[in-house]
Amino acid sequence: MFKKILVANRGEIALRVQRACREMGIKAVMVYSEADREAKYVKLADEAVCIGPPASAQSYLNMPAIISAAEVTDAEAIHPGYGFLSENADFAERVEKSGFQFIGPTPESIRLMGDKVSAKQAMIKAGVPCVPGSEGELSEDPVALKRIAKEIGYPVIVKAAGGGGGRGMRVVNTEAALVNAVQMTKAEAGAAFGNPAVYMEKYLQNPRHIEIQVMADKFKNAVYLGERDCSMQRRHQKVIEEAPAPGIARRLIERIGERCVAACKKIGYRGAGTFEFLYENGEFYFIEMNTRVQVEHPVTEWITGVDIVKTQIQVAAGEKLPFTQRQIQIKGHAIECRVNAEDPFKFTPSPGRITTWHQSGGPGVRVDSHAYAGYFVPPHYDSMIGKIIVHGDTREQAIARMQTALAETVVEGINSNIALHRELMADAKFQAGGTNIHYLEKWLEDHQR
Ligand code: MV4
Repeated sequence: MFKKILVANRGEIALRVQRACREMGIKAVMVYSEADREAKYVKLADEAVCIGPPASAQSYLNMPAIISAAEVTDAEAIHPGYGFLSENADFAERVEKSGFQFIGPTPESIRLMGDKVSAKQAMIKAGVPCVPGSEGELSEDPVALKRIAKEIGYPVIVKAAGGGGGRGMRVVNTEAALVNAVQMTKAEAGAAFGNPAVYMEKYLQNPRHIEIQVMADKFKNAVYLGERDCSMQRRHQKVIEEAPAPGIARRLIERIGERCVAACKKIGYRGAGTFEFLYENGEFYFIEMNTRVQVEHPVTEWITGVDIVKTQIQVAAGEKLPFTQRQIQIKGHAIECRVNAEDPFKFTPSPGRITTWHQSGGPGVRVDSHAYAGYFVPPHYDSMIGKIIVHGDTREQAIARMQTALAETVVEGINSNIALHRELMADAKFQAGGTNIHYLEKWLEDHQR
């Protein structure tokens, strides 16, 4: 096992990885930007290295600075967390070329999944069901485009191969709008991702976002850890996640989970990964794979009893997966509310000094946050300052526990979205379960203030 790991991230996930290291008897080196110098998880670290000014481009995205920090502290491995460099294949490659272990999949796997066209082709080959669409990249030939779209059936969606997470896509309702839409998406994709390649899919109008968590080791063992329902989102930012997904039959999850496991084995996947699906009318359609630990991993940890971050470290160190599929039993229900420093209904960011921070506890409550009274939320990064996760025997109990947790939570000095979460937990349609990806945005329109 590693003796020392460098954590190439910030905020709650940096603290989460630090905690896993402590539990495993591994020293954690934290890197920080000048804006995060005062953060408590930095002060409490075994070692900490400043990697640059507040701007991410000069700190948390600064590959030479991070690799130098690993060199001077004698770390053996680098955990990238989520966001920043976590899905950057070139970074993973540079980490390994510099003699460190990247805690994540191989650069080849990251690259394969980073290109959404090659990812989809690999999944089709591995037997994972995908959204009907173009076979690979689109040409610019208007006749060919119209033929493909007609075959798929309108509405269609044009997506950038280099996009993902909702960036670089356009819905097309009619043949008249098609050619221009493809040209526009290509131009935007070229500018934004340095790759103008686009592909086409049938546009699913009212799907749910269901994702499957997998873990794999370098010996081609792979296990799925159930699903998460991440349909409660606004502008491609998840707001509430839960597991299991309400109302989806276990045998359907098992069937899709087994497909994901087979795909992992086929591509030689290693580490934690997430297969993202759209779910509509009882069918799963693969859209993307995330090759990192995700924000919402705690709900899966709670229903399975698996420590995902610890397992990431174990398999990166070359150990075998410490559990088999048969040992994974889903227990109870977990819900996560993301706590953001923002106006709860207008969503304007609200950085600044937190004056009061009172977090909940009690049975079935977990709070993953680096925040505290006196903490200054820097304006340079994502507004998420923590996550409240609850578990119950049933979904009803989990909701009741989340309502209690939200009632106890006090955040002052900045705005937070706790008030939004309180209203959503009391919403009848959320309580009924199974809302689709458009529900929250429509709810917000109906509850404008
Ligand atoms: C889609 C879709 C409907 N049909 N693909 C948005 C994020 C990116 N991961 C893929 N996305 C979508 N792809 C087809 N063929 C609808 C979305 C989508 C969405 C997906 C998941 C969660 C929230 C979403 C919000 C708007 C659109």
